[in-house]
Amino acid sequence: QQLADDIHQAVARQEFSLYYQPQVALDDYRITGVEALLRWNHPQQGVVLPGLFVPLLEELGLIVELGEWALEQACRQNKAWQDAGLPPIRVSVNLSAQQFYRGDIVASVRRALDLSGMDPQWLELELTEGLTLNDTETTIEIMQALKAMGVQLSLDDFGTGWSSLSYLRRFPLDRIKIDRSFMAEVATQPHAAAVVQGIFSLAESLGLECTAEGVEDDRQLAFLRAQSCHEVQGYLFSRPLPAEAIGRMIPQAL
Ligand code: G
Ligand code: G
Ligand code: MN
Ligand code: NA
Repeated sequence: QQLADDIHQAVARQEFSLYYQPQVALDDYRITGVEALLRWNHPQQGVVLPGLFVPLLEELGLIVELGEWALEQACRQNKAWQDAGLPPIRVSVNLSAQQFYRGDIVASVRRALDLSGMDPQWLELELTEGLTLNDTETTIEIMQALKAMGVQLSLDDFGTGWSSLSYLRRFPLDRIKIDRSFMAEVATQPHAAAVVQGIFSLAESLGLECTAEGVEDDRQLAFLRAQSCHEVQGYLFSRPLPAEAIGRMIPQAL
């Protein structure tokens, strides 16, 4: 509850920052993208994770404002890496349903691209199935407007919802991100492995890229390397880190 009281001031005092977690290609372990993840540097409690405060921001209606800041900041950071001569990579930004429907997400994305000067091809927006609780036609229209700007769209936490397959067919997606709960079981439980295998081949036949999230050990990695998986993200390669640390990793293979 204290957090809820603090959060208005936190926005005003700019206590939020972005961390970035690398996504690496499975063929050469080079960084192809980073996911931007919000952190709250609370004056008393230290770093607070978004699982705690994103729901609060949503309740208070502050997620649209902070989400716009995150979009702009992520684009500016990625442009700064590119301007510093680093190999260009994607930056992925998470969007919540409120940003998608209450704010003008198309205008926010355009503004972030204009202000940063980053080429749209390097921005990816991560959407979750929560979005689809709303009117499907509206969702598709907004997604098409975003695609028309040249940005990429991914479906996050894939496999945790209940009607994912129909979205894959209807939404103009570039990528799915397989939820990390699958990775926890994939090396030990044949059924989990079979489901993930099925997701990969479905994605491939639909022309979608695939990222496996939550990769923590070599057994999971070995399993993924035997599949048609393109990219992985997880603690095995790197935790989410401040921009400065990520900048040093971008030129290397992890
Ligand atoms: O960073 P983890 O480190 O704890 O992130 C937890 C959750 O918070 C993720 O599911 C992610 O989607 C969400 N999240 C992180 N950053 C953002 C953000 O900038 N905007 C929104 N809407 N959600 C975010
Ligand atoms: O947006 P999304 O729900 O996918 O957010 C990614 C979340 O997953 C972040 O909270 C991030 O810190 C977390 N994460 C990233 N890699 C790993 C991992 O290898 N293991 C676990 N347990 N969590 C991870
Ligand atoms: Mn995500
Ligand atoms: Na996810």
